[in-house]
Amino acid sequence: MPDHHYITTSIYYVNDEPHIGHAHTTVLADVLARYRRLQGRHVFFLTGTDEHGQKVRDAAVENDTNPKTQADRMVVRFQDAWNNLNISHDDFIRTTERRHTRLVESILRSLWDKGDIYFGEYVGWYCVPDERFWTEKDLVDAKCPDCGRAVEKISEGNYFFRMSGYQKWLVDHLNDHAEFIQPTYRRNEVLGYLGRPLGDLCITRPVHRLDWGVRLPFDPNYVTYVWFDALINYLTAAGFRSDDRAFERLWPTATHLIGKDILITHSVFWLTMLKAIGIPPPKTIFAHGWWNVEGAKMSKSVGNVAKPLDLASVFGTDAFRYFLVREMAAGRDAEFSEELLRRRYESTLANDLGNLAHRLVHMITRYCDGAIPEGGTVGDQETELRDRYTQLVTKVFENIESFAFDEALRDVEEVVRELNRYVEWNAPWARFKHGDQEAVRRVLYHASEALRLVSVLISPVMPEKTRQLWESLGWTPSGDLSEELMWGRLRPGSEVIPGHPLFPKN
Ligand code: ME8
Repeated sequence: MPDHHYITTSIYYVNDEPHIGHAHTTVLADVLARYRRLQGRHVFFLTGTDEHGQKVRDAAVENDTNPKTQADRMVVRFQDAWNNLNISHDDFIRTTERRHTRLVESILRSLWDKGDIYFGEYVGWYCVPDERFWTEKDLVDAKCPDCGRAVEKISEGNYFFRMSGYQKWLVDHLNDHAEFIQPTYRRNEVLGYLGRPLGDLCITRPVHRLDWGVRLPFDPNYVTYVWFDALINYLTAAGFRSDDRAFERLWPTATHLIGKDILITHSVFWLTMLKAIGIPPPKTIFAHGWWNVEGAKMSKSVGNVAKPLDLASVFGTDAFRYFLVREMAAGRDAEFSEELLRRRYESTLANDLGNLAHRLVHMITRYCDGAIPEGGTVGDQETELRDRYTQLVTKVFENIESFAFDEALRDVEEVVRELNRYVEWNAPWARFKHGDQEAVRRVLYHASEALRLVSVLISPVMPEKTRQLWESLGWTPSGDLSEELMWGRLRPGSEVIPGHPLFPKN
């Protein structure tokens, strides 16, 4: 039986267009999925949209439409964005789909029957002009955090999930599974949050205040709180209560990729919900850091929300993907600017990688009649190159498994620079002039083979550019790419195809 892997992204609100933050989570998940497929594993990769709740309702009002139309319009923007970014998801879930709302209802019903949901009094602060409820900690100087006006204390009946009952179990689980939250230092944030008594979670809104959500199956006067609804998407798509065999196969392998902003909802709300439902925790939660755009935290009001599509079309999808993966150290925040993207494009991609590929194909065309030469006798340098490469494969996969995507690419870059030095030092152009054809062939074969292997290793990040590179080397991969990670697959005699640089400079 193949080794299964279930990979998910957070699902994004359809109140606005996709931006670089959404693109980051989705590209990381895609890269992880592709690395696992490269190792011959079977992956089920899920992304989607979060379509209920106050934010989407408010956006619909602002756009003078209804929430469903708002969602239908915006979901296309997300799907187009992922298409343009070459995302290889296996499923795209919308929380308004019947397959999902049915499961939310079914779970609410079981938790209600079990006594894990109860009716109680919710006390909060209401902003009358904004028609919004705030909790005590949302308030800014005891005023509405949105409009700054006075708020009224209001209490209303709502349904609660008995989250507090699972606090001890959750703390024990986190203590016993040091690797569960990645990067591991983030676990302390969650344990810190759990240092205080955990309240119960208010999981409804009365329909007279918000009518855009999943209705409670046992009380039609209430809709489900958007987070309680949204988190369940991970179960819907895995086949919970609809395809038991798929669910059993997938769930134990579930890896949730999210931004650090929603770590508490995923580790506290979600794990206690799962425990109440009777499902074991997912395998891993990876929380990545935050993109700051030119120093400022990205927000609509600052007007600096970078649109992934715009930049991907300027620099090319693969270069944009490379930048997103390379520039953020696991879990840390990163700075985004067009200038940084340009620099990465010009130095790493155009100069180091693209130029090497271009030169090799060009030299093979000139000095070897356009066909990959025989490698001939292997010298110390070639043995070293091969050893370096073997170590690199192991390191890259180790880094990917521990979500150190940036380090994986940094190691690859180092090998590409060494490869450039190998070519430079051996100077095939000079050897050709002196008639040392054997050396020319040896160097060009080994450099091309190393470049091919390096490109297989980065193909999950840049699937299109690497495919172009293989074409120019006259190489067609077999169906099983994991086989192609072996040294020596580049066949002498294959015709190279000289063409345009992979990363043209504008
Ligand atoms: O929170 N830097 O949706 P959302 C990095 N629907 N990542 C960022 C980012 C930034 N500046 N801004 C957003 C929601 N993200 C809920 C999630 S999941 C069951 C429900 C990414 O549209 C990051 O993944 O606000 C973050 O977690 C997600 O977008 C939030 O997107």
